Amino acid sequence: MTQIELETLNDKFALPGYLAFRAGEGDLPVADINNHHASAVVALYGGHVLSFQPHGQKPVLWLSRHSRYQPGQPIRGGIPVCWPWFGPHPTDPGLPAHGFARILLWEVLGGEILPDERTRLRLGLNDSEATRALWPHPFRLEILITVGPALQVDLVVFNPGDKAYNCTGALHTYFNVSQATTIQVYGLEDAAYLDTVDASLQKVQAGPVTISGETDRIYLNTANDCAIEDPHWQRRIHIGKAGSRSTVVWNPWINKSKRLPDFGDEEYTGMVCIEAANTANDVVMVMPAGEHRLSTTISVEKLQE
Ligand code: TA6
Repeated sequence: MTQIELETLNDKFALPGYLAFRAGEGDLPVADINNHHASAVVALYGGHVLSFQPHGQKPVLWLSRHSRYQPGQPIRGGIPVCWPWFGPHPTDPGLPAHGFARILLWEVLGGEILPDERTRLRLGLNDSEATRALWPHPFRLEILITVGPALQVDLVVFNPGDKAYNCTGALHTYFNVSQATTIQVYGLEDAAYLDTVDASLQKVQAGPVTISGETDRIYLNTANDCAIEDPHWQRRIHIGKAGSRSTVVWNPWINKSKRLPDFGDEEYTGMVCIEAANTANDVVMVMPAGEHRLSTTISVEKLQE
């Protein structure tokens, strides 16, 4: 994005002291959001929240030091927007994994200051010749990113066409943790899940989720909120969700990290993904003139010493 385009964005949408636009890594345009609660950075490329940091807390989202910031490549970390399909395309492996929303430039629709200084940025992505070549449906996507004591991300898909269609997706959130092997993830106890690293066998979660190897699980039929307890950093990350009945938990561990060019070999120790998803048997049908909202709400609580 040129300097003039950035200046135009700031002329139209900047909120002095709360919202401003600049060139980020890879010269990709980003929005800086600040208020008395927290700060956040959002890449317009991919509609991608890169960081969220409540004042006095460590960063809540994890971002790889090896991430690429170039058109056509997804950013590794933060909250990738996986849409209109989750994972590999169901029939055509040549199509981008996790859909195209995270590798396209979104437009700024607006910014506003809400009561108590919460700050909201709205981005949009509409169907185009390029998207229709990948997925033959009309859509209007909006992502609403609200920064306050919590971070709330709402992904709203609107179907302006005259035919219903199905889609899957996720807000594929990467969380920053002290040590993946010491955290516990609550909220999925007794839930059935597909174990993607074990022939997608269906299993049942016993107790909190812990990480001791490559972990890639799709929890089924659950609308539950989750929480990551991080004993070393003495904090609990609360992860609420709406519009989702599947939750994905992922840590690539050693070998998969080594196979990923944008993931440092040792970085797996400092992250876990807990994703508000619509995948597996949780497929979304969007009716003509209908919409679907997928949301995740993230906040941090200090644990007592
Ligand atoms: O988080 C679940 C998952 O589908 C994993 O299987 C892994 O592929 C991960 O997403 C990351 O996918 P990406 O295309 O971003 O490398």
